[in-house]
Amino acid sequence: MKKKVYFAGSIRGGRQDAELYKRVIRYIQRGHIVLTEHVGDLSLSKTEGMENRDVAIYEQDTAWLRESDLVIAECTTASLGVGYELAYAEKFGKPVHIFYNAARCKLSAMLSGDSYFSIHPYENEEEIYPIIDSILQ
Ligand code: 6K6
Repeated sequence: MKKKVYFAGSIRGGRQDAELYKRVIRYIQRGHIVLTEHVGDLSLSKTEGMENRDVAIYEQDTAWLRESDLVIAECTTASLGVGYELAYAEKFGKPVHIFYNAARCKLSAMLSGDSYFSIHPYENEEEIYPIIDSILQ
């Protein structure tokens, strides 16, 4: 059965991993629904959407979080918004899977210290995809 995946990745926290987000989103979309395809939109810069749409963004994203079956987050680039989304998902009992490149960053203790989260450190992108397969099977 197709699952609804909320993919979380940095936007205003910095777009240096946007191409990675896009590849992971495309991979998930081969068999499942990604509610947040815009996170991998390469035309979206960190200053885009600075106009006064933040209330609408918050309302839409929290509705999608509540609707989702699970959350997959790429946390190598730190993001306040992603951190908020992960805590929100925990509050609503959604399974949360956190990926980060251990060669490039040290994950916040507020994530690695929370046993609710399933945390997947990796060093090469190719390691991500079989883990996603097992999460979504
Ligand atoms: C304009 C066009 C497309 O997107 C925009 C405006 N920005 C956002 N739209 C939708 N979701 C957003 C936007 N900004 C942040 N988010 C949510 O927060 C995403 O679901 C990301 O997972 C997360 C990123 O937070 P920041 O703090 O890095 O921006």
